[in-house]
Amino acid sequence: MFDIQKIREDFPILSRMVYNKPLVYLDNAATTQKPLCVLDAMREEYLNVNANVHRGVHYLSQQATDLHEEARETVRRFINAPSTSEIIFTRGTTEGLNLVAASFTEEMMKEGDEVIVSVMEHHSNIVPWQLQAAKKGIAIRVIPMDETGKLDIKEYEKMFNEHTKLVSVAHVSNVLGTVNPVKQIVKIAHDHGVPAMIDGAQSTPHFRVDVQDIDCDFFVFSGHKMYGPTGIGVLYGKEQWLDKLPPYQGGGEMIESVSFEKTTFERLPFKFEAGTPDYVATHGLATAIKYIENIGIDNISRHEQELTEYCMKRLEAIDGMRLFGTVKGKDAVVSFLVGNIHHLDMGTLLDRLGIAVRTGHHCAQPLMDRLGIQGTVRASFALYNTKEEIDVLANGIERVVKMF
Ligand code: C6P
Repeated sequence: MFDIQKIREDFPILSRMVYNKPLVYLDNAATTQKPLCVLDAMREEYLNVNANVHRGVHYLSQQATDLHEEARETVRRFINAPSTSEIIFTRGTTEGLNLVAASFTEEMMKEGDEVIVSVMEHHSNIVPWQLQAAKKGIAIRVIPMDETGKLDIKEYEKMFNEHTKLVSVAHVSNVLGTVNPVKQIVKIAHDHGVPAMIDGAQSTPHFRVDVQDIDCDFFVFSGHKMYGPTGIGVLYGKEQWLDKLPPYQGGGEMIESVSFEKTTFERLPFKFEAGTPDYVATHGLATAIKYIENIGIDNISRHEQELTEYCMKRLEAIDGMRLFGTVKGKDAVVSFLVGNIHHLDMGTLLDRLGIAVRTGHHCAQPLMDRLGIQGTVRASFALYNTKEEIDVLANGIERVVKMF
């Protein structure tokens, strides 16, 4: 059962004070807090197991390798990927997006070819394509959205031509909370013979993701946004694509044999994992996934949906409130501005009340341009947040409004 008080005890940081006020942590889209079990698992591994993986014949190395490869299996199960050879460990969503942008462009794209992204992308799904555009002359096409923050699928369908080589869109917007219809987006891409990548940074922490059901060709996410450690993430890719793509980085782990004349590469997934992986973080991520599974991802979704709806209702009632992203069924993110109060002023004053929110462009400047604003204040939720905390936020905003 979903016992929120018990869950909060798993996260000691939630009971700390800031400025003599109880912390209200509502910056979960940036990063979530970590439960004790994740910290314990990582400490235990460093204390009693630590050794480099895939290399040693000795006991510790084998044990560390087992934990690392078990983590790969846990990730595979979590997103329902067909095979662990399709699970590549990265440093996070950003690295996964860069890997695909670099390797896919190198092998599959030529000058004049096009990648389709959406107007609500995070910079991590824009800048890697711009880097490739500068090198190879590829073009970036952008799916527009309406006022509520819903992508225009009719326009998207019209964007395909013989130059379209890949579609790459966010599953959930980190600013608007819009849950994009990724199954439909992928299907339309496939109907045009084009593969599709989904940025799952803001979906995997909040609801069940099944990469086979979505049928995406690539899917990326970060561990630190789902109660896992920083510096670890995942790229899922269909074997048929990963086999075709060249390695992203060269070094140890990713080779089969090396001579000065010729190098042959390891099989998947190791071909894309150069250097010593963060094997303690992979174990930490697997522990976080098991923590989520224990509570039940559907229970987490339900709880966070309730919080989001409650927050939208409470904030709507505040005079001068402008909410950005009002699509029904939106995910655990609420972005807003009130009257003429600058987002930074609002964020700073809320901070003084112990409320941690994010302010600014949220690494989505093209979306800010589309909205005609410079930034928002953003509250984002995790499984441990409560309605009482949202009351503290709403009352805090009202206090700030009165001050102005
Ligand atoms: N968004 C936020 O506060 P990394 O930094 O690699 O773990 O994730 C990048 C990223 C990619 N796509 C989306 C949709 C994201 O939301 C993020 C990270 C954080 O909104 C930090 S900017």
